[in-house]
Amino acid sequence: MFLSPPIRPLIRVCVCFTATTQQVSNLSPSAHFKLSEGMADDEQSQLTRRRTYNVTPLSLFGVEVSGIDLRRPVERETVDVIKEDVARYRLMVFRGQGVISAHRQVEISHWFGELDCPFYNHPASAHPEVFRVSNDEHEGCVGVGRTGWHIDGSFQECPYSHSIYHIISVPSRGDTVFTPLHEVVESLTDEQHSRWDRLYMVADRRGGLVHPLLYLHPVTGKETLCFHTGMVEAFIWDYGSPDARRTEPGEIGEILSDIHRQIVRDNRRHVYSHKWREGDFIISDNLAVGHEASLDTQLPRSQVGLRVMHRTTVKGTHRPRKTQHTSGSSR
Ligand SMILES: O=C(O)CCC(=O)C(=O)O
Ligand SMILES: [Fe+2]
Repeated sequence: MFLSPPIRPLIRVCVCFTATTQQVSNLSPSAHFKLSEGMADDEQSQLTRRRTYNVTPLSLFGVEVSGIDLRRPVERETVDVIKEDVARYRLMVFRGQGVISAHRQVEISHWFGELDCPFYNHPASAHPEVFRVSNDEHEGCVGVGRTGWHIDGSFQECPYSHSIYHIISVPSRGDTVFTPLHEVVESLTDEQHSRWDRLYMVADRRGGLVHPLLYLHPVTGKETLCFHTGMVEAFIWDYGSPDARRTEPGEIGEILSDIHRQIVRDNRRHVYSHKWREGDFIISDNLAVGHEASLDTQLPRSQVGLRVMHRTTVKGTHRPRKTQHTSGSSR
């Protein structure tokens, strides 16, 4: 998969990682995946040689990264490896990064593409491209990510490709919870899968864009979800076919609860709850990972201390589609 540069862009769009949820679910939570998942041995050793930092698996999916200081300039080759690792592991938690300035966070985010400016930004935000989230309305936007499980930018024609989070002030409580979307899809029964496959989400803003709920990730080709359980106007069954039908108001709630239940089922086996530590910096593949701010993120500053997070989002380049994107560069 990690071939010499001239052919890499073409190959990348059809990369497929091979581990199935079956393999994943038979393992204990701490062994949910191997770092070499889906890699041939020579590919694995080549990547290990090129990697100048350490990765260790998190409990469910994603990796914890050490041995790199993102505040300092990062070699082009290492940037490439980080981009490949984000595509492979979906969530990279860089520990011990101190405080990364808003300007530097924007620079790092640009490794992945153009950024989207938040359409409302808080006066305390240190950069127009940095969305400042807080539990204190004087410090940042409150209530962010609390309307339900989602990906960022589901209402855009091309949802954001990456979301990048850096904690600036860590409260004693206030996790962000993440879920690996491919595994959620794989946990559906055949009957549920056929139902979800017929559903298209109508966003509640930007002219009510319509996206398939189930589609193929533009880079990995794995089935994933385009969704927001709190920002949906309706669903359309069989959109684009002569039998297309818009949901009745009562049906929308049922579908959203179904999505929510699927994510948290089996005692939240598909949920990774991230406890923020000082210096944490997370890069996530927003198309492969759902997330939500836990209830505790809204606890008052007087009780848990100040919570401030800087978030940047990278503009998407692909409209969610049911068939694999086959040409052009993936990002
Ligand atoms: O505050 C959090 O933990 C996450 C909020 C969120 O959903 C976001 O910033 O996209
Ligand atoms: Fe979010």
